Amino acid sequence: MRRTVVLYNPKAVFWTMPLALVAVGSALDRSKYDVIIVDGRLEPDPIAALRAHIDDSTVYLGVTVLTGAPIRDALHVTRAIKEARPDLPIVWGGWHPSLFPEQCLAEPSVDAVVVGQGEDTFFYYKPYPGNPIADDLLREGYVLPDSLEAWADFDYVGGGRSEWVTPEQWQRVERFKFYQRHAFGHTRHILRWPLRRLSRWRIDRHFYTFPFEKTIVEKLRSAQRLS
Ligand code: B12
Repeated sequence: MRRTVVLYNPKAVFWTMPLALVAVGSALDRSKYDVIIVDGRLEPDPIAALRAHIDDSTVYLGVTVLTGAPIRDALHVTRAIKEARPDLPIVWGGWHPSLFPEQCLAEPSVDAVVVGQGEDTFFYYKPYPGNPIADDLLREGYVLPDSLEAWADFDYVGGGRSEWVTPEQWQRVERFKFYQRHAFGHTRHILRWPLRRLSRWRIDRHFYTFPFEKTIVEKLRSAQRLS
């Protein structure tokens, strides 16, 4: 089933393109998501327009909020949609929630707040649900988190504590992270070229056993900076 993400641009006194929503909407995978932008400045009845677009395929409603007059309309619309669809997550993003995230989260109809630029956050939120990896895992019997709070705590790797990843897989990921940073990071040490070449060789072949150069590097530099 294709899913939709509905984005709302509140009423404002300015008539520019809703660039923030165009930016975050463009970050979503168009083969899986239809992105609908409802512009409160153009709709005679924005709540009716939103309700017409929101159905069972809607994953969440995103609202962009600038400080000032747009907050009033953002609040009004958010509350009305929450009342009509209590199960639909409503996410606020933009300059105002980025500056005052706690204040915005204190509003009961706002489920989540995105701080800063939204593309990456949407990118990471996007896989759930609908991403092929998540679908494969579901088929294999893994249980996906069922609330936004649980997703916020969710981590595939989980520092080795997650039931999703075996201790061996976790160790492999950790080694990959170490060598990846070492192979592509910047260091001025005299040994950097031979060690870098070795690290790249390991990454190319997924060969992380006998990690003697890891020991050398950790002895030369503080472990904190390298892993
Ligand atoms: C273009 C612009 C304008 C334009 C258009 C504004 C508009 N409403 O579209 C005009 C000239 C009209 C304007 C007017 C004003 N502006 Co102005 N403007 C800008 C400017 C230069 C760029 C904004 C932009 O389009 N960026 C590009 C888009 C892609 O980025 P973005 O909006 O930041 O969105 C990203 C994130 O915020 C986040 N995001 C945003 N919304 C959402 C929603 C969701 C769901 C998610 C997940 C993420 C998300 O993801 C986006 C992509 O990365 C910014 C400064 C800046 N460098 O950003 C100031 C800025 C936004 N403006 C500001 C101000 C103060 C004003 C005015 C009040 C000025 C005045 N005194 O009249 C007015 C009123 C605006 C209003 N309330 O409607 C402040 C906002 C401060 C605040 N606390 O909100 C800024 C930050 C400038 C500043 N440093 O003071 N502005």
